[in-house]
Amino acid sequence: ESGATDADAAVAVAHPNIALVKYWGKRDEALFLPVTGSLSMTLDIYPTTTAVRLIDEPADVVVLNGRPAVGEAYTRVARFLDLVRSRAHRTEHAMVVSTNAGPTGAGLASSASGFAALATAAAAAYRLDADDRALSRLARRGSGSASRSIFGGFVVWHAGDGDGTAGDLSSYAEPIGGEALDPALVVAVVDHASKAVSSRDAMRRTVATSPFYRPWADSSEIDLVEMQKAIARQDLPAVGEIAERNALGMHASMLAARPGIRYLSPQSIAVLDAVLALRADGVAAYATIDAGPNVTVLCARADAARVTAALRAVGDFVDPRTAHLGPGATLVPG
Ligand code: 2P0
Repeated sequence: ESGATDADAAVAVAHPNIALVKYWGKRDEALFLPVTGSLSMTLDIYPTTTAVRLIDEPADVVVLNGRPAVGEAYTRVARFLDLVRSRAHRTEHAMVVSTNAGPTGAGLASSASGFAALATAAAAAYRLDADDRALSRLARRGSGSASRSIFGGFVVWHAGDGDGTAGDLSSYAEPIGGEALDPALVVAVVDHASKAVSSRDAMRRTVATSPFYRPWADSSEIDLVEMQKAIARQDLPAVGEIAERNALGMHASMLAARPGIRYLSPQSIAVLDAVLALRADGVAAYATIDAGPNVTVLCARADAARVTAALRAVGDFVDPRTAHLGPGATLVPG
């Protein structure tokens, strides 16, 4: 036997998510408590598959996309396993083998699918008694956005109340329904390279130095309420408008950090222009951008082919992929 049913070994799959109301800024760095709540769509493309097996070795072994992880990438995984071990009252080290089908570190939420899959597989391998809410809180400690990838469909990650244990217990993600909206997300990959400034460092600098951070966070709380209403009434133009303004506001807040942080490239701007042109032509298409140059375009399923053609026409550098609502993290039966 092998896989999830095996003693001390498990394999999990998780998908990335794209936030329509962004997470940008922590109120507690150690516990990964966010300043604001956020809302995302889990995707059905670019899965991460992660195997965790307990080993009789003096240290954890981590293999990411076929290569031994070193430096910060290794430390993040080993620290996360320390947390799982302390909760499970176990001491064994683990071998972690993770493969990511999408571009890693290019602002396409690879850390979200990565830590959602790792939390799910590690909890099973170490026999940690954790329901989905506990897994979401656990995944949050690896990467904030990973808390949302535990669940499929539209997901809200609650900022939670207070600090310390109260904050930790109340800051989790949960699905909110609304699948009837069933939009397409055309992911316009313009650059596969890893970003120069990590989102972790960028959000820290934005919170600490940007005069526009607090206004964005305040407006984002309003966006979160409005977004949930728009999803509930299946109002795609409203969902798109809120998502676009929230993302542009997040980028404005980081552009105003000291020194400023700019993830948008000339290619990103060209795609944003194409989205405006689509809207001028009557197509309900709306852009969102994470901590990287790639632009994601929200539209109706029926318009995805037209949006894809318009993005391809921007230039050969645009490589669009279409995603829909995808599933939450799952264990792979052994
Ligand atoms: C999001 N992003 O809501 C936002 C929008 C990027 C832009 O969550 O420090 O990798 O590990 O909690 O989750 C990316 O930040 O940061 C992110 P950490 P994470 O999707």
